[in-house]
Amino acid sequence: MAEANNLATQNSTTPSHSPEEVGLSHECQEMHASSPPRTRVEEWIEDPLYQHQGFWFIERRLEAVLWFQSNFKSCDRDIILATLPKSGTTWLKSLVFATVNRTKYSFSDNPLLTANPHELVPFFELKLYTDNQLPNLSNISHPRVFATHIPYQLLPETTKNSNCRIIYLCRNPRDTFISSWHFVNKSSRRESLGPLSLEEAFEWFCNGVIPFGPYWNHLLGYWNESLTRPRNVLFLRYEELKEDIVSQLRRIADFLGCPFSLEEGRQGVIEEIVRLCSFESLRNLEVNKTGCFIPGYESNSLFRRGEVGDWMNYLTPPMVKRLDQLMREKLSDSGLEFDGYYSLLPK
Ligand code: PAP
Repeated sequence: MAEANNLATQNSTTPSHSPEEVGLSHECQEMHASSPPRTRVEEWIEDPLYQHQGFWFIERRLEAVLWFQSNFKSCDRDIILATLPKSGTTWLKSLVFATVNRTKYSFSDNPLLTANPHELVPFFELKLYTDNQLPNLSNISHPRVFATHIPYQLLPETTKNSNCRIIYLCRNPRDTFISSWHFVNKSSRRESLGPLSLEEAFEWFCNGVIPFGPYWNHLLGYWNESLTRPRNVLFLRYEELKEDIVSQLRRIADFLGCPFSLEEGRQGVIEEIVRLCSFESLRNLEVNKTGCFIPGYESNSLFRRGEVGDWMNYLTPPMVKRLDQLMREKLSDSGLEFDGYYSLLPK
């Protein structure tokens, strides 16, 4: 993280505030005080980022992360969907929700038609543990489906030691970066700061300073675990979902222990789920056109283009070269690479 720290120091243009000033609870302040020094950086998005256990967190979300880490108890049947922001979280949530609940709801009265996928599959750190040290999870039916952007390395030990299933969805770094940059600039909180330039955002990304990042360490945590415990951690790629969603949805159902039956295959259940969760279908629902899915972020900002390769419209050749070189360095020896995943042409 040395490079991130350097950049953070150089870019800390506004004075640092104490945890009290940013409104963290007493308990959270104590945790702050007892943890190693963190670097605070400004301006990536609307809020400062804090480094915590080697990863970057939005300051006002840190409390929820700490409460989740200390208090969440996994059940063996739990399903956890993990992503870096802008990797296809909304899509994955809707696919898994529809798959797991396929005998409970018909396609005409599916909750996905009237609720944003983020409402149906709550984030630990952006919803359940926000302002709530001990959320009541007892009324959630099993299998419980949760989501998180928190890196594998920081999940609670009870989760790592349980038999729960984790699905990780990654997206190639070029498109993830471009999607994040657009998203940040659409946030209402960014209005007072003015738009974040592509060049500046790129600098932050390459230095690992993004919410829940660095990008590469986030991927590596889940990737390595998927190799060690393939029955518990499934590693998926956005690009593979785009290329053949039917096969990938079968893979998801198999992994979750609820494979599609021959009869379901004949009835076209898989295709119905794919259709319900498609970009076009979700984007055109009234519930996803209006309102905010979290304060400051409009639901429609979750459905921008939904393609592979939009980076081609923004990144310069030197940027591409630098990012590729960086990925090769950071992911070397891991077996994880992206060559071949960038060039799928937008469909
Ligand atoms: P989050 O992590 O903040 O919840 P997330 O859903 O991962 O956001 O990111 C949104 C991206 O997924 C957008 O990508 P884009 O900016 O490149 O367009 C969005 O378009 C894409 N997306 C959302 N829903 C779908 C879908 N059903 N199918 C494919 N892509 C989708």
